[in-house]
Amino acid sequence: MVDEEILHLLKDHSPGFLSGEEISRRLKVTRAAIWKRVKHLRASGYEIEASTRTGYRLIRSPDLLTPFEVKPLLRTKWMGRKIHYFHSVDSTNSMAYQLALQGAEEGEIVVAESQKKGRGRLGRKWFSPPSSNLYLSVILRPDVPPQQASLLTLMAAVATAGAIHKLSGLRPMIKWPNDILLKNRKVAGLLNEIHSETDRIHFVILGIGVNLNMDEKMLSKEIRSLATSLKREMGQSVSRKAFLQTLLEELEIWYETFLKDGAPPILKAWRDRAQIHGRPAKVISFGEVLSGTAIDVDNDGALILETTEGERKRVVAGDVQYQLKKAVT
Ligand code: BT5
Repeated sequence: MVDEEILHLLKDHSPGFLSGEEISRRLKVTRAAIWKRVKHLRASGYEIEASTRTGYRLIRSPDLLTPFEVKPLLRTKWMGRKIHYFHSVDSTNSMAYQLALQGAEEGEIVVAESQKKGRGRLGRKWFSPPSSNLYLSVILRPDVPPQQASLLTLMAAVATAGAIHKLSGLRPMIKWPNDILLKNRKVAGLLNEIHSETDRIHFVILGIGVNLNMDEKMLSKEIRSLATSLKREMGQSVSRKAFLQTLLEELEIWYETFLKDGAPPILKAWRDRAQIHGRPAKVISFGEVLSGTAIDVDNDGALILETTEGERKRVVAGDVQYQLKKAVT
């Protein structure tokens, strides 16, 4: 708390100096204690000039996702107004789940600089190095039946792709059900988890991981050829704060659209970005391998596949590999 209070004072006086004496008077702590906190703030990336004569001056703030840094940028009405921030956490989704069980409200978010056990689907891992990407979980409490929960994955995909487009000008592709690709490499992944009874959702955790400033050399060998980051595709770093702010805005807009107008607008936006119709595809679902042509997604977000045997199959969960179209001779 003292750190935040010092930052508030320095920001208010920026670009000028504020004396140690003045800070100590206002916060009712000793000047030695302030010097200790300033050293701590410097270690977390704040550039603070210190002079025995004139005091302290904030020169530059780091690209941290703390409430102190993010809140002044937010333009949302309710999404992300309460931020649970962690330097490191096992998984933001697990943390958000616990918070939701304890009564956390719709729109509260969990962000972390790094995850020790970042999770993908089906027990897979999400590579989560520190201070370069976004690891976000959003708590939602929609009043819709559990069957519609998959639509929230499509909604989150549309919002994430929208935020990437707004910030970079690039055109991301959505790959069913939960990948966002740039030039065929994965730049973001979604893991939505639901807590419900048969006909009522208690809460949904939207888990979103976006590779922002991650360098290729940070990646393990197995995903190096599959993954990318915005920095890699744009040739320059992006502001993580600005990205989070844009993503929260997109999520608020699309979620409100979903609650008001239901599936149609979400499906339309999703189809525009996913372009799956007519693509030869192999789908692995619950250990079964299906080959055929992707047709569409239905109103509950399931993939419709026409198998090579000509049968229409509805796939609710799984992984898709699109195959190259055979040349017509
Ligand atoms: C996903 O699973 O794509 C869901 C990823 C969700 C991550 C977020 S971060 C915030 C929140 N908290 C969590 O603990 N999780 C969520 P899936 O479709 O199963 O893809 C996992 C696969 O993607 C792995 O097996 C790797 O092949 C690949 N992968 C792992 N880390 C990656 C990364 N950082 N970038 C791109 N690909 C990655």
